[in-house]
Amino acid sequence: MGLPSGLFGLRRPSPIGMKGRPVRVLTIIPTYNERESLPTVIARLRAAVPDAHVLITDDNSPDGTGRMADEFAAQDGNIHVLHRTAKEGLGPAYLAGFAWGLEHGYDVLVEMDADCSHQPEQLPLLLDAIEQGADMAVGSRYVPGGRTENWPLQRQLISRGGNLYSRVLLGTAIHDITGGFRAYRDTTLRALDLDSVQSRGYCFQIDLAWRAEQLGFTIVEVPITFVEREEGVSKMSNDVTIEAATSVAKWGLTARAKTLAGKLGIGR
Ligand SMILES: Nc1nc2c(ncn2[C@@H]2O[C@H](COP(=O)(O)OP(=O)(O)OP(=O)(O)O)[C@@H](O)[C@H]2O)c(=O)[nH]1
Ligand SMILES: [Mg+2]
Repeated sequence: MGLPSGLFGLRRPSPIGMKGRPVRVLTIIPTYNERESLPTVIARLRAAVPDAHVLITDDNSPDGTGRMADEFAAQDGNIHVLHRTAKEGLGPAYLAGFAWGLEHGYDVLVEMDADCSHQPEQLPLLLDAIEQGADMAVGSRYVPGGRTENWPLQRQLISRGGNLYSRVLLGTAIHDITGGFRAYRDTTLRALDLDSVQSRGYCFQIDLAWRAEQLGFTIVEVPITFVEREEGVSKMSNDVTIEAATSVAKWGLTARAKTLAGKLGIGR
């Protein structure tokens, strides 16, 4: 996997933020019909970062992923489950997970897919970046050392295109703003005005990173290897792509209008 040696040996939790107690990490995994992938991702995650807690946010998956998650939670005190009533998209599932995590006093909240595209063994890299001072760490396919494995060309083009589109319209400095393997300090999430987030699909990732960037938080991109899912089916849809394209255009235009208004002295 090409990870620097020594990282796996680190004991978590570590003293992020000098809180005078061990740091509590919560990895949130949204699931919809992930029965085939869930056992593997949980086993790998628990082995890679044993002290981190896990929250599975399931949208009442018809394939019984929620029941399977309950069985894991019954056997392992570090695993928790949030059952939601219907499929509402990635955004609302993460928002519910963040609300639960912040309410329960976690210091670092992690986003990770259930299908092992985000490799649990690389989570220590994100946690290291936070420990070294980042307010938010983004697992990045598009910085030196980052890459994708077995990803179909069409998906690569959509992903590259989405990042280029966001770069042009938002002027973001983040190379992989659509990526969903991330760690946030609790203080970062609390500042993002999560109650006003309306994004449902993958533009949720752009939305949160853009908010953090605009607020001047330190965002560190960590190179990761993104691996195409081996089990289960994709939840990618045209609706999700259209939502992202229109939202990013709206955010970009709003930001530019504000800058222009500022230059012209309008609204002072
Ligand atoms: N709770 C919840 N989870 C979702 C929903 N849509 C997607 N997910 C989860 O979000 C994560 C990312 O979805 P994927 O289907 O893997 O999306 P993707 O990585 O773009 O697609 P693939 O390349 O096919 O893997 C997975 O863990 C999904 O189970 C949803 O509506 N609700
Ligand atoms: Mg996936």
